[in-house]
Amino acid sequence: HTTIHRHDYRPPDYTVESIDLRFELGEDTTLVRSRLALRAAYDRSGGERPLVLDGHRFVLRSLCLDGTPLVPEAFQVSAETLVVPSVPVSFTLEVETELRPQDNTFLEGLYRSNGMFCTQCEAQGFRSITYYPDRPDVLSIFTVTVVADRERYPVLLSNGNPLDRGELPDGRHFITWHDPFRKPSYLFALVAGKLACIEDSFTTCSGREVSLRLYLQEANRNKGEHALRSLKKAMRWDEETFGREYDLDCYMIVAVDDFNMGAMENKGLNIFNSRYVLATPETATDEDYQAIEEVIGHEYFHNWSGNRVTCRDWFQLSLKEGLTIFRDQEFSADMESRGVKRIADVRYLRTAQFAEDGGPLAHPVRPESYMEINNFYTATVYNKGGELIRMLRTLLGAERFRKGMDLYFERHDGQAVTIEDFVQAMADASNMDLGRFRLWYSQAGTPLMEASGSFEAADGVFTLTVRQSCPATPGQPEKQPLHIPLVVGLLDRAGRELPVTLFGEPVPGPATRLLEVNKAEQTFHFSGLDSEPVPALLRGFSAPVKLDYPYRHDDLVLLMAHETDPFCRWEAGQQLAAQVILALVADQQAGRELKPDPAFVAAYRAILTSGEPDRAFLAEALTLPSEKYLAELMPVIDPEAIHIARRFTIRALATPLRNDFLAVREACRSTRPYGVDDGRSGERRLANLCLAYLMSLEEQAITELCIQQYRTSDNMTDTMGALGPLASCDCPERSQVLEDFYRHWQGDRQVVDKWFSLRALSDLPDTLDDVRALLNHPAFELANPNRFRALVGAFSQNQPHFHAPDGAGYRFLVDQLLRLIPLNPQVSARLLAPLTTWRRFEPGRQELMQQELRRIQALPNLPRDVYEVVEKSL
Ligand code: DPP
Ligand code: ZN
Repeated sequence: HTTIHRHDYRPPDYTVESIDLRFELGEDTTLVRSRLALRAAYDRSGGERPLVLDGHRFVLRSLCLDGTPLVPEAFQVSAETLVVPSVPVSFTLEVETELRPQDNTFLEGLYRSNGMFCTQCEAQGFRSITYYPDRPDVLSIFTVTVVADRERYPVLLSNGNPLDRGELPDGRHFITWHDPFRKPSYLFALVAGKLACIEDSFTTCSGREVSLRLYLQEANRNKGEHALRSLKKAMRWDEETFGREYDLDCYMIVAVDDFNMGAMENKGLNIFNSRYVLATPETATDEDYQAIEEVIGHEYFHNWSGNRVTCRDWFQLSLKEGLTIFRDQEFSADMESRGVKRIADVRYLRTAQFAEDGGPLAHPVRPESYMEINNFYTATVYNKGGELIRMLRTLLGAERFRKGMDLYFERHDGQAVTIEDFVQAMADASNMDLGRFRLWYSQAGTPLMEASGSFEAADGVFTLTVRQSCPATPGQPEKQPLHIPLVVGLLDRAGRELPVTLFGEPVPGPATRLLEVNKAEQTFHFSGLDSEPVPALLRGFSAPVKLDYPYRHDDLVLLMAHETDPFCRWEAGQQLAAQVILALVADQQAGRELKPDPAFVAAYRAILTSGEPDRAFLAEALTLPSEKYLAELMPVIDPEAIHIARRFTIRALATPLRNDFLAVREACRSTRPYGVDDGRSGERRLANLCLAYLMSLEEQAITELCIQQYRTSDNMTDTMGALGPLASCDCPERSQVLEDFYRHWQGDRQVVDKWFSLRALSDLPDTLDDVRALLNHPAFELANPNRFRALVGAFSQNQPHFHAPDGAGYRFLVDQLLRLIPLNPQVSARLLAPLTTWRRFEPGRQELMQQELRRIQALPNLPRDVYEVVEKSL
């Protein structure tokens, strides 16, 4: 397997002016005829260069150049390419290939799902359909004719607008689609099937009418309304926020059950994993509803950030993904509670992305090399990439940032460009020096900011000293200081916000201040202070860094009660909780008795009973740091001790606060029927969190309350709120309720996935046995990514069970991956991630985890996806 380097980029030798595709979809074989209008794009005076096209996994049936069949001596076919050594400057190439989509378990290229045909071409799926320069910087005009049996496949879709349709002999029919926008092959899509369609329309800001169509299985017809509503919101939001208008006459979304990723932004024809489309109150939780809105928004926003302006090469992936993540985060923040959305995004970044940065696969937001690009659809490229855009907005200010965005779209519309082009547009629009900022794109690792403060009472000056450093990552032993926006505020001892005035300034400063950190060590002096302030640092999580400040217990309690920035306020509680739980971890490891901390209980009682009106925020504030986040904070991870200490803490809070939890839960429950977007999702979340705390008491009365909630719930949020704790409850009712749930919902894929995950995430001691038994459950499907992830993937997130000291959890994961690798290397490689962090554990687990990785390494013909992850992590 070869490594591809960013610096080896060369523009394409041949461009494709247009491509005409004809698909004859069949039950046995599918025939693809492609006609390419090609043109040499290099200077021929230096000699002729061969035409090299990508292609594999199909049978080549015929090849014609300018209408004449190519003789066997005129071309070479290798495992991955077609080479024609001598071609004219401008010519047509006709290629006929034969595929078997029904055998395609990789779910890349053209494949079948649930009786329909569909495609997934990002990043390099198009090359398994036909020979093509399958790279994002070759943009072409696509005209696609789809031919299929009329009965079985009444719906035939591709990108753009329908041009022609008609009947053919033998009960077949065809539709021809034409996409007027030049696009790379990764944005091509095709769908054929017997699908229901729900329709709506949207009038753009310039008054154009766009037809919106959502295609799904007939049985799911009632589950698409929320997705369509979200689409309309996203379209309006992008016009209002970024001035971006939709550009085709129709926008189509298709829901597919077998899908490797979340969704795909194919031009005018998005294909979605059905879990990000289908929802009814009975089957989807509030969280599911939000995730759908977010992913619908994400794929829609790609129409500009990704499709109109695309990537020059795959090293630039964050150009579209980081930017689009930022856009979808802002969209969700505007639709929901901004502070709570920010907290959720930080939570994800600090577990998934920080762990990536600290592991063997750490890479910069713009990677330097890869073997398999599918392995680089990561939290670093997406979410850290999104943070870089956010930092740019913080540094430039909203207005100049918007000017930079406008300039970027205007300058590069229709082009395939680089991250550098984006940053340059930002620099040009703002006249800012972004020289040092660019290092964020090339330097991997999570920076550490160590801050300290000192107060000079005589002059009323508070001095903040900030030191930044960044640990070595693979291939990057030395790091340079970065340009970091540090947004700060100051509070007095009564919790009042103070003006942040820099020493020497004539008038009091603002309550929130942007400090630009760009050296290894820097000092800031704040003046005009009567007493020592408590600094609120990194407001809004203004940079993706780890911040260390020696807060005292009462500083954190003060920030928890009074800080105005939701992230900082939440973070103070998280720090307090982490200190308490990590102290218990140490006690547990030393064999000392675990004891509750009364000051901590008092702090939590204060927030629980604060009457905070933002219920979703309160729920965030009362949720203890996750086991994964706590693990990140330990030099050597002890999953068992973390689990015990965290559970102990939950109970230590629930015991004295029992009646408060009951009262808050009661206050948050409503007798009104559930309504989507009824503004009550925060209340439901808080009520269910209270219930989870209460369930830790293992009291019969509470268990009954929980079962009653399950029985009477009219929505999936409250059903899952009851089932989550019950799945970890060692009570006789547990199995009865879980069986009842399955029986009721066995016809619904999304809900059955939830049921598998509930069991895989249980705390109960026999969880691994249960999960093993579920492999033989009639509803388990090895080849369906959602189902595999729901059972095996969820189990690998069950910290105490996956990390069982005897290695049984690791062995189980690898046993299952050994079955999945031949079917779906891409999903397999992703699910390997939990094993790659073996260096973070004690020697016993290190050895067990490596053993399992070696078991995969020993496989013959290891696919590139899996090979790369295993090789880099061992
Ligand atoms: N480009 C897709 C997305 O992130 C992933 N294939 O939306
Ligand atoms: Zn995306």
